[in-house]
Amino acid sequence: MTDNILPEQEELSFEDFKSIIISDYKIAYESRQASLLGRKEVLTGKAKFGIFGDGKEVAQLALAKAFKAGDWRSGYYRDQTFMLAAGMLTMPEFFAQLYANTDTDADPGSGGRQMNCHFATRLLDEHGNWMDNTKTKNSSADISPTGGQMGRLVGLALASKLYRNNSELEYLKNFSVNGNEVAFGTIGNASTSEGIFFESVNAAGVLQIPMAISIWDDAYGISVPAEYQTTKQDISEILKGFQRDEKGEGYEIFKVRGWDYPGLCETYEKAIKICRDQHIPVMIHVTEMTQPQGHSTSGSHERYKDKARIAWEVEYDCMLQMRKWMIESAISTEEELTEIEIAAKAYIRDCQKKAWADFNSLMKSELETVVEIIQGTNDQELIKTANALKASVDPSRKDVTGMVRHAIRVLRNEHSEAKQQLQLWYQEQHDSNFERYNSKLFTGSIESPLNVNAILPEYTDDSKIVDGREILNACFDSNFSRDARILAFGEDVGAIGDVNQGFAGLQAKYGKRRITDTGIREMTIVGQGIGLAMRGLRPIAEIQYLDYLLFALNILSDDLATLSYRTKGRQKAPLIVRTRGHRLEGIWHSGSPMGVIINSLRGVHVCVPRNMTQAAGMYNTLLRGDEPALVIECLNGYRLKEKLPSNIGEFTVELGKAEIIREGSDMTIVSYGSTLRIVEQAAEELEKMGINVEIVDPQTFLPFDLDNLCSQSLRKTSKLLVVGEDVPGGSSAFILQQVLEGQNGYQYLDGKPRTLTGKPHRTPYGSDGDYFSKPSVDDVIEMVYEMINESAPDKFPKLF
Ligand SMILES: Cc1ncc(C[n+]2csc(CCOP(=O)(O)OP(=O)(O)O)c2C)c(N)n1
Ligand SMILES: [Mg+2]
Repeated sequence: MTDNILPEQEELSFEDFKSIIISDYKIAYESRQASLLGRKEVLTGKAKFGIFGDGKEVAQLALAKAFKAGDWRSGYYRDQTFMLAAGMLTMPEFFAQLYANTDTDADPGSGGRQMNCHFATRLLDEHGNWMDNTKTKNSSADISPTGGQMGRLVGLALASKLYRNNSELEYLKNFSVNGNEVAFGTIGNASTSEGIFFESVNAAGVLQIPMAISIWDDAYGISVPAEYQTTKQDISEILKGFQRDEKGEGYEIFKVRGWDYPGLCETYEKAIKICRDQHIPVMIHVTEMTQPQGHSTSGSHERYKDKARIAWEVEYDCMLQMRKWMIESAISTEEELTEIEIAAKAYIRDCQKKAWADFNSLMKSELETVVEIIQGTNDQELIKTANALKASVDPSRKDVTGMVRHAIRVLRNEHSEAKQQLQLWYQEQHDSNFERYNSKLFTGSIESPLNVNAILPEYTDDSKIVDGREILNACFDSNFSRDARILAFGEDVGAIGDVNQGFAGLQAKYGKRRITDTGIREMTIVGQGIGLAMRGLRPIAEIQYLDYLLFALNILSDDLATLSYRTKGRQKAPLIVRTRGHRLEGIWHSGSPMGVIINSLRGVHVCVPRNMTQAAGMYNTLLRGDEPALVIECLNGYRLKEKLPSNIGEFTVELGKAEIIREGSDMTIVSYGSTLRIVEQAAEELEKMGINVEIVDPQTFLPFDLDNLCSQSLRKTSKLLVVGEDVPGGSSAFILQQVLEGQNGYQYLDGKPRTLTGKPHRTPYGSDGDYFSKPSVDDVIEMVYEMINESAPDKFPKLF
């Protein structure tokens, strides 16, 4: 528990004051010792890599004082002192993570998955259900890409504003108390050069949200000094235009030195009060920080800092300065502090030893079992290897498992009990290791969209035939009225209800807080969605066109897709990203880079509805589930006519449920999205030519055809053609892998499977550009015909 909270000023006696500061010093000193010892652990080979918070301790004490239960952190790898001071991390946990201990009691934030000093607190219970996040201090899970934490920060802060101002959300007691929660961001000075930093700063200024950014400025980014990073080498100087003034709303900007403990405490108290009470974003630029051990364990900073800088860093080390100030102000004495320091060193050593012993004993017990079995074999070479491993100080799981797999290979011709035992051991470990290293790509709670029951669309005799966009509009309307947590935002989403009118009229009906425009800022549109979703809301973040999803792909891939995995299921962000693409006009409005998306978004459901009714069914499913998803609507489908189901907000499309949309016996064509209409047209002409194709729409890429409908179809047809608009070897390669390898479809083929894709370049503007670059009806017919010709050349003579 933290004991560094300053009580209200008036009740603070000098003795109280002293003891709080001494306790702060102790926490910071322990943190420093952990950094020093942590580095040694890497250099002696017990841990793989180390990055620590030395040189940044004192400011983080001040930050921790301002951080209350219910607040949020979105930060980076330098924050260990804050995490310790706020009581969100313990020293044993710090070391357990350094050793990659997979025991989730030892490393509750990531179960040994994250590199050291990548922090997270648990937001979910072991079943994936939300806990009461107003009672805990919360840290969203760190990611390594510099600045990547900023997008999510916008959403975490915006949630407070929505909770304060939207009384319909009052029932969500686990997520907010009147929007009083501040979202604290931390970022290194050099990382402020990233685009996402500027995008987030601007977004928060526009939104006026309780977001408090701390910039830890040590004048370097690894070896690169500020003169290469920042105009005028001073980030708060150049951001002065964001300061709120008589011209308008903006930020409160503070600048304070990283070794000035009283100055830091005063600044944080003042800044966070404004931020919390008035929902004004604040920025605290903490300068004159140091990095006593250099950037990380990868190399010494002596390679890139000159002697004068190093000498300055030694003198202005924040711990030394705090110590000096404490003695000069009669808060403590040399003797008292020395005593604290000796005790802190011993405490850290103990924590480290215990954490190592815990980790090592797990490995050793696995090793002992295996060695015993191997000693029961007659193979002297194996016994020698096993004994050597037994004698080693720090065997790894890889060493032990590797030895067993090797032994099974060596003993392949034997029928011994020892071999059977090894096989059994390996099987059991295989399952445990899956759980340790490969599980929780999705949270898999009871609310998973995979558990949402299928409900068919219903139609009556007088069901209206409407434009596709009206189907979506009715679907969103129904869901918005059903669930107050749902909100949608993006470019042109508010006033006009998106460029294709899916949300038309809904802002007028549900208000600007729920359906709103944003600036043109794809990374933070997604980040905003992630942060809101982590705080119990159900955002639909819109990316205007699929082609522009690439601007947000970093955040989608690094943050959203990894969230459940990197926390081993203890955090989730049920964000729905809505976009439209595949086929319209021009190089940037006809993209369908599905391979890029599928390969970078494992951990997100990827849906490719062929029409707006299917899209609506998918939204109905996803909005009742709790996992992230991307839905790509067909850009050329909004004005096509569809029948409006009477249960428009209720019917569901199951994820991973493929559909046969045309039955046939001569060939299986697997396609998705906009090309399905092309394939359907081709099928009509092919039928007249005497060829019957079966068309399978997988509907979702992730997950893909869970019932193996594709290979079942192949059993009947023996021929496979995959049609898609992506580049050659893009989404079509994924489909082939899934169907031929995953579903064992290869065994039914009587010839080469084929793919018909877009050209390797983007699609030129105009109908002719499209015709010569993307699969056309003619292309489909000719390719099917060619494949049929190969097996029946007499009946189907060559066309060309
Ligand atoms: C997107 C991205 N680019 C590069 C890196 C490699 N990298 C890790 S830390 C770092 C420097 C960060 O410097 P700064 O933001 O000042 O933080 P500091 O480490 O100095 O506290 C770099 C370039 C990364 N992690 N992510
Ligand atoms: Mg730096």
